[in-house]
Amino acid sequence: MKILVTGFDPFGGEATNPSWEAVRHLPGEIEGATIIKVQIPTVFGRSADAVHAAILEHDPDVIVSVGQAGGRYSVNPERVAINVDDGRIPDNDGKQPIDTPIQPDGPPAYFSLLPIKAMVTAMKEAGIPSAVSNTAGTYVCNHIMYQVRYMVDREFPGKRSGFVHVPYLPSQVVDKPNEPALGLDEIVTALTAGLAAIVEYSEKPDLQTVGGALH
Ligand code: PCA
Repeated sequence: MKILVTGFDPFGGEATNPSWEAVRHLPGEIEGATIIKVQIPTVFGRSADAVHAAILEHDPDVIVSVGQAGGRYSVNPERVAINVDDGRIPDNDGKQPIDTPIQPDGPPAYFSLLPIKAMVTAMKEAGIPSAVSNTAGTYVCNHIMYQVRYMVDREFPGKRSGFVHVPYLPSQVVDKPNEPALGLDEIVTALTAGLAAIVEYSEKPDLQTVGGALH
């Protein structure tokens, strides 16, 4: 099995992006699966072009996109991506789409094709805070989760895709009082456990653990 894992470049004035820092420190192989790591730009549109090119180049079985979610406390496999771009800040090319459909002919939303409950369970067993998230936002991370899933539907049947959000690194919160952070080693441990769960559950249904949200 081959798993393509992507991380984003820094955005919003940050010096680093924990998603790429963690992805580039992943082992090259997890539970027999080859891990391919690619950095993509925090840009609407171009981020999807970069993943599309990487899928054509590497022909992965699974595509896992990883992004920073500043302010979150745990590592979050995302359940759903919605068909809208609504930038709260401009992307790294200065574009800020507002209330714009990502794909006018696409469905309103796509669910993750990853075993998100098994991933959360594996991350927690590895000692790292983790929970399912029910919104990936409306910025570039939701965009890439939606776009890759749309590509899978239209062009790459049989492949599976999904998204994981990770908290800030400690170095990013030294001047942000009360913002949570997770160390690089912990984020790498969580992602490694999540990727191992993807391999383990490739032929079986996801775990049915309690992991919903009241609001
Ligand atoms: N996080 C942003 C985009 C890039 C990233 O790492 C987001 O959550 O949309």
